[in-house]
Amino acid sequence: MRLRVVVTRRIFPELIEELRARYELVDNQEDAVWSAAQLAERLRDADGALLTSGERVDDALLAACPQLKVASNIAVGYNNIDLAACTRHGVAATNTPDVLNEATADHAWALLLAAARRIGESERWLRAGHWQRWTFEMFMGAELHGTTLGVLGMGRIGRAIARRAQGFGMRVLYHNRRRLPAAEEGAAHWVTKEDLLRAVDHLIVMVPGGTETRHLIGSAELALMKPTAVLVNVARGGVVDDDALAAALRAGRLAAAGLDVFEDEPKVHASLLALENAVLTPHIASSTRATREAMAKLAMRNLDDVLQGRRPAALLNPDVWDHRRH
Ligand code: 8YV
Repeated sequence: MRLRVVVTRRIFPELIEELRARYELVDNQEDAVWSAAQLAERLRDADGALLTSGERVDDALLAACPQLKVASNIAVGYNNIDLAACTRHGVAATNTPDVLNEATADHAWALLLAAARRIGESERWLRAGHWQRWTFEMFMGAELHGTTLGVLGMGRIGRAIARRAQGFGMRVLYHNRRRLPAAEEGAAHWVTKEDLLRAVDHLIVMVPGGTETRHLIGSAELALMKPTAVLVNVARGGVVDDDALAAALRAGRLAAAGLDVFEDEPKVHASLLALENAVLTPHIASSTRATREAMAKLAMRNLDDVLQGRRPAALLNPDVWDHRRH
């Protein structure tokens, strides 16, 4: 009997066809929004799921899907997956590390540059027909070259972000729970979180999401930052307190922000939407054709590995392996 696989969102048709050749497939090529109940219903007799960070994999879902052997996330972040619950239910959980490091780092810089140089604000102004005459002091932005960049969360993507700073002649300070070995630090220097917030000219946040990092940047942290600073979040919504950030931006306690992730996606805090000094993108940091393809293919390989009894490289809950569902 062919194994049953569910793909929760639209992905490239040629990859869907590849999967259909191997599995009995339930797809969602119309990209409908499935409720938790609809997701459970479709996964009820599935052996594997290819999903995105928009779908929650928790105890309730796993209990409703007794055949499920693998939850393969097409994302590196996995705060949508309760790993302990997966392990209890014998379900392997996997993610897509590394393949999106460079695209995500590029987007972090795109947001930093756009926010610092007021790209969104000045473009909106130009398109609205306000450009009647050029003035010497028009849309003066923040200097990036030669300043100090802070990276909060120096994992694989954080390091890709830090490497790019060299081209801008920037000094890099970082904070991580653990200091990196010298070989991985590159030209960056570890400092405490408080020192980082105080010292840097601009800050990019790149820590994993979840309860441990919720509101890691709130009003107290924002108050430590320079009022001329730009803050970028390409990590996860909730790592930054959107309400506190909007208040700081509005009051001029922070120069600008570039955000790709939000607390209540796809809803965006109304006060952020109203601010000219916030550059906002809809969670697209890894969205290039090549990277999306690499993510989907890696997630497919993870899924195939588990369903064919091979231990996948990107197994998030290794404890499950010896008592996984068969
Ligand atoms: C994805 C991401 O676009 O990989 C991640 O953790 O946040 C993004 O690359 C999104 O989560 C799709 O699942």
